[in-house]
Amino acid sequence: MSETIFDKIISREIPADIVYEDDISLAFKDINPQAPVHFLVIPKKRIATINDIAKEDREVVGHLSWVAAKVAGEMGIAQEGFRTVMNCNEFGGQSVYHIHLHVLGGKLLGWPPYTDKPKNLE
Ligand code: DGP
Repeated sequence: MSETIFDKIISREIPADIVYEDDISLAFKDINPQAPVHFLVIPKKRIATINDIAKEDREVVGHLSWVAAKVAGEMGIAQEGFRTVMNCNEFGGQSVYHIHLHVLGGKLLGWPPYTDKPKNLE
């Protein structure tokens, strides 16, 4: 699979507002926030979509949720609550083909999400 913009963020070729980093993952603020708090948690390992998660990647992918909750707690949104989303392929609204967990919070979020007019159907 080919390199994406997220590889350039991992390697610091392009800047991002990084909120957490360890050997396995990186978390940074979304450039186009959809909530008062919106950051992404990505694995450093390049995995294109949820469909490409291998059995040996399970620990890495689980780690992303642990990071999401840790950073959400540090940002003060964990108690009120937040949402994690991982989009997959075109119908899921995926635009960057390096898996990423969206973490959204800081306001009451609408549910179900598809009642909002999706940008890809405008
Ligand atoms: P998705 O549509 O689920 O693939 O989400 C991709 C997200 O990545 C989208 O919400 C915007 C964000 N994004 C894309 N390019 C950049 C970038 O260069 N920097 C940052 N911080 N976020 C980006």
